[in-house]
Amino acid sequence: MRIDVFSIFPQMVAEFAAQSLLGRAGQSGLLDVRVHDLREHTTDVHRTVDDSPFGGGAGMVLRPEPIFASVEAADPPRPLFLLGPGGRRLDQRLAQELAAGDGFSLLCGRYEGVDDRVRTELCDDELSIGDYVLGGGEVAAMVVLEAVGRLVPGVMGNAASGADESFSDGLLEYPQYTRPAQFRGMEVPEVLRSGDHARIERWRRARALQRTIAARPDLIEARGGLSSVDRALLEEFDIP
Ligand code: JF5
Repeated sequence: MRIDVFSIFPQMVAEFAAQSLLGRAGQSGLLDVRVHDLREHTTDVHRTVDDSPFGGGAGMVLRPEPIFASVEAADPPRPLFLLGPGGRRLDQRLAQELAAGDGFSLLCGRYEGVDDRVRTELCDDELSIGDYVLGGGEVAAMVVLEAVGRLVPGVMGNAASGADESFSDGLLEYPQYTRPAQFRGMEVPEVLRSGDHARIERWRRARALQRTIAARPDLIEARGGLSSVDRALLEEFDIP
């Protein structure tokens, strides 16, 4: 899979890609992340990437020429997404869709915006990581890289990485514990030390349901409510 990122702070994204799990995937040849510096496609001595907005107003707008030139020179994998709060929201389903393909590209916006011809004529779509405004798209690009990269088959060192058990069935994780079994009077649930693996599996499912009902009822709603199997599990472990 190839992912190209276009940015005026390329070292930020490149450093992240090299240091994270994406770096190991890169060494194995599974993931080819290419970061492009928009300043390399400026033509003036000051390497200017922005200019004041037509019509007036505060702030600066990213100029179209370096962005078109950079994208045309790289001939990146499509779709090319503009990162910004106006886009389709990234969620686990979209991350899985992107991880199942051959690649895609990300353009990081900055300042008060990007010349709109970039959005309408160069980019294929827009992508948001949530309803808040960042100073630039770089952090959003890193979120997309991490969410997608860890789903690429083989990246986590096992073939099942793409299944991503926790979120793919729409529930929060069950609680995890490690040694010691007793810590400051707090005990690890007995069932986890019982060796009864079928019961452990049912207990985990029940606790995942309990947590999701309490913290994210919207996720339960999205799965179409509780099934009769779900209700039986909650009852088995005395979860109201
Ligand atoms: C950006 C103009 C892009 O702020 C974001 C963002 C928020 N959610 N997802 C992405 O991107 C940077 C800021 C201003 C365009």
